[in-house]
Amino acid sequence: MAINRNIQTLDEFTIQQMRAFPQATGELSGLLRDIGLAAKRVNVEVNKAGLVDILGDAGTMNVQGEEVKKLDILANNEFMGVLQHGISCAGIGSEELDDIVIFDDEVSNKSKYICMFDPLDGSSNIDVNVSIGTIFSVYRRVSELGKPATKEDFLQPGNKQVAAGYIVYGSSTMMVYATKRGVNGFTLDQSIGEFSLSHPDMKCPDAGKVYSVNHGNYFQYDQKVKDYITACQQKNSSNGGPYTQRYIGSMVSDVHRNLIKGGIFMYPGTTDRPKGKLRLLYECNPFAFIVEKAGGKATNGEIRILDVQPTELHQRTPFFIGSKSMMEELESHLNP
Ligand code: AHM
Repeated sequence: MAINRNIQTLDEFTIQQMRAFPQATGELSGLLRDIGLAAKRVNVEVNKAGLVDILGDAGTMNVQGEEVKKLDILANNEFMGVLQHGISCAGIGSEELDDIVIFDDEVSNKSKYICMFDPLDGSSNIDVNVSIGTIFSVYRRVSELGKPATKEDFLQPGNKQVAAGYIVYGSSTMMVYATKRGVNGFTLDQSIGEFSLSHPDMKCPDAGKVYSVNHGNYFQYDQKVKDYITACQQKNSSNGGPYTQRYIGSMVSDVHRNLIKGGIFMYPGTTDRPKGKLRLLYECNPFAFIVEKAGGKATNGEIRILDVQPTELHQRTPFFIGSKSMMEELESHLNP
């Protein structure tokens, strides 16, 4: 079989991108390659789920009071380990850890970037073989280079992200990442063990047919959100409705589908949880950055997610994200 040499691997692509900027130091490319390596290792473990004893709960709760799964811990250690041993990251924040971890050594203190990640999003789906994912975002430090990173480096608004991405461990495993230059998707080619560029320059369709929301919470939503959901279900020639409802309960998969096919994903506040469930820093900001770079929009129902100034590492926020025209229709209900 002929090998298609036109398909670039993740490493080839990031190096190519770097060449376009003679002043680039290669730190960001190195960091993305490190993340790709951790993703391949986690992918191997996710694929073994069921065969070895990594299913189920680890018997502990995370800082949010949620059950921690064994694979959550494994994924967290892989991403943290690879970034700590690399030379491009001064510290990390993880959804699984109470506090940030600063890599206080000579090389790391000189690194320009810090990284935040949700090592395994949708982990309640692990035990039932539904797609799960990893989400990450990269910020340039605001603290002084040469010294250890500080909390201020992590509490920057999402509009300061340098790069963000996700890995979906699905029917095939994909890594998608965005920088200011656009969004590109790489599918893991198992035969060579490399992520290979399969979705260059991804764009989110301006409109779509899918809305994703947890209908079980319907009676706890604000009336304006309920009205929008009703509009999604009505026959409406101006917006192409009724829409189809799809909710995997694994945000990486739900938003990945909507990014490719068009659609809207919502996790609104409820009467029980006015701030919703999703975390601003580990889940919402990276996806908002990716989807905006692909032409879509993301808000907390009031303002652009990327403009929210974080005050806490683990803060939650209501979240609405998707195709531009669908988001504008939503906004006309939320802020008439
Ligand atoms: P998790 O990381 O604890 O699994 O929680 C995050 C997930 C998201 O991927 C998903 O969109 C959401 O929780 C689903 O929550 P719910 O079951 O309340 O609809």
